[in-house]
Amino acid sequence: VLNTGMLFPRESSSREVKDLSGLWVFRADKSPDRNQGFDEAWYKSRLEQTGPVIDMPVPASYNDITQDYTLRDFIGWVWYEREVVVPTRWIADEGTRVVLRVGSAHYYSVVWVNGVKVTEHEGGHLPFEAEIGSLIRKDPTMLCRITIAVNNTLTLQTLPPGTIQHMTDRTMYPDGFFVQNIYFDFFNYAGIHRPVFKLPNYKKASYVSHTTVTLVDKDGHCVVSSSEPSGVLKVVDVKLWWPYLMHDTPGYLYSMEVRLMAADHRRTYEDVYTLPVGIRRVNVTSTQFLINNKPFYFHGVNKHEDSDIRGKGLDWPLIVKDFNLLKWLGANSFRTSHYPYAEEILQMCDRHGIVVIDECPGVGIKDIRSFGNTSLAHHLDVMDELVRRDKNHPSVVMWSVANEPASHLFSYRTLIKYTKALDPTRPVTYITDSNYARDRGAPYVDVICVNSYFSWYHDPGHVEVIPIQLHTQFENWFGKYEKPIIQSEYGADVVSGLHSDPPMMFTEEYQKVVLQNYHDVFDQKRKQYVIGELIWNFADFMTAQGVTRVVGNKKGIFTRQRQPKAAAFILKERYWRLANETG
Ligand code: BDP
Repeated sequence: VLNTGMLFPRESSSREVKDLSGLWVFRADKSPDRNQGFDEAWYKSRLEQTGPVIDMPVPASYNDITQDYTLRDFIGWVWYEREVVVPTRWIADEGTRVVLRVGSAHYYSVVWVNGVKVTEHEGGHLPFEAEIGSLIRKDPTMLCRITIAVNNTLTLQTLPPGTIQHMTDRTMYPDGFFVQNIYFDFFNYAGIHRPVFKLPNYKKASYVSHTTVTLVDKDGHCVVSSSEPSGVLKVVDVKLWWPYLMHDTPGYLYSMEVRLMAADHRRTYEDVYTLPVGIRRVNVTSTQFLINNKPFYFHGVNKHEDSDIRGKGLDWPLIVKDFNLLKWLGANSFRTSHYPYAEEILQMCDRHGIVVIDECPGVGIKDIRSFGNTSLAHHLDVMDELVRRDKNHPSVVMWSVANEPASHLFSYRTLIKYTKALDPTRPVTYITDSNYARDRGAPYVDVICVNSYFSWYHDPGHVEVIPIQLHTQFENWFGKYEKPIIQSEYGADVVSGLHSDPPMMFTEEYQKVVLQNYHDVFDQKRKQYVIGELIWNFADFMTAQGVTRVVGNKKGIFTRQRQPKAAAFILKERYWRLANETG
């Protein structure tokens, strides 16, 4: 469990964590080729010595922090820098590892310490780290200047993919004009999105003399313990992890404490790391999703990491507010549409018993060129990183390898099989908006997840088509595959405060009737093989500018400021009713 993942930074009797959140120094490289920073080696000295700098908060997207639209829409390298004081005790002992860990930075990052490159990482939603102790020790002043360059450019090989289009007609566009095309529906927020930590950490040992693994219950009692270097812990009278609403004590977590005695040529020392763990089982039959052998019905939401000013930056008040809203709604689950969310959020789900479908950033894969070997290899790497990061969360019950890929062109067989091999304990799916007859991936998934927008993108304004079209959708998929189905998206845009009766598109009344029509069909089918419904979306969110988006996507049942629209009350009543009927 512990030796292949990248552990979340936790303090213990042997470990310290220094949070580097706060103000960093910042500059966007607006040179025509966006490469001035590398040409002039900005990482070699303090950033303010090579040009003007501004304050930039971390964690946060940089896009909405200033009044400068060129920074909001910036594509290319931006540079962050922070100087940190290192306590002498961290580096006094040669054996101590000092690790720099970035929770996530979008999209491609290069990290230097005191001008020396320590790591680079591709991918915007997963953590990366580097050992920096020896570099700090080399500097007589014990200075630790951290420079992080982040590039948000998306290409056909990135995840999610995009393309850069240069407009060369000088009668139409200014010199150097280019656009970033994307094929997904959320703003390509960028920057250092999750906390950066520095940790003096487990020491480098020449040999490990002793390991103890102890499972401790909530009352602090040792339940089982082992000194074997590997093996299985058997728990008698187990207290299972349950989703909330299904059990009186949902989200039950044990603490798994690992103590390691290690020695180098000089002395022996102890390293301690404690991981919260939950014990539960997930199974899928042809008509049911079982948690601890009980049928589970997903009544939940799709979310985004998105809010005013901070964009995709991790924000504790927002996280806690969202959990309070989920509970107010009676939502028992969500999907991390369309990328892995912060580990801090999954930890909350573990504790609160909120069930998660964990999605990778495979969104907007529409172009056949994004199915090539390079792209697939990167997609496999991302699944690897994701499973390693999240496999110990009991709240995560299923992996989603993609959202709405061109699944009539490509089956994702390799990707799904690879993910199953990485984690044989969880079902795997991807989300389809394809037609059941043309889709090629459904034979390989455990659960069929379907998005549909009847009366919105199809037959706009005609809610009366929903019952027949939704019925047909379900019967077709189940008839062909005999697998359980989740309605993984449905919904309608509403500009909060717009009203009309009879209902018209974009009004609060229209979103209500769309939901009610969908719900009637869910109620017929959920007793058969429909195992869940996830509304699109929990809250309004920012998108690229376009003629179908009025300052963002408005399909939230809450506004971006987390205030309810009329449909939120429909859903609240329904979810609490479902909670009483199905858990
Ligand atoms: C779905 C996409 C989602 C969009 C939604 C919409 O999966 O990302 O935001 O449509 O258009 O197809 O609102």
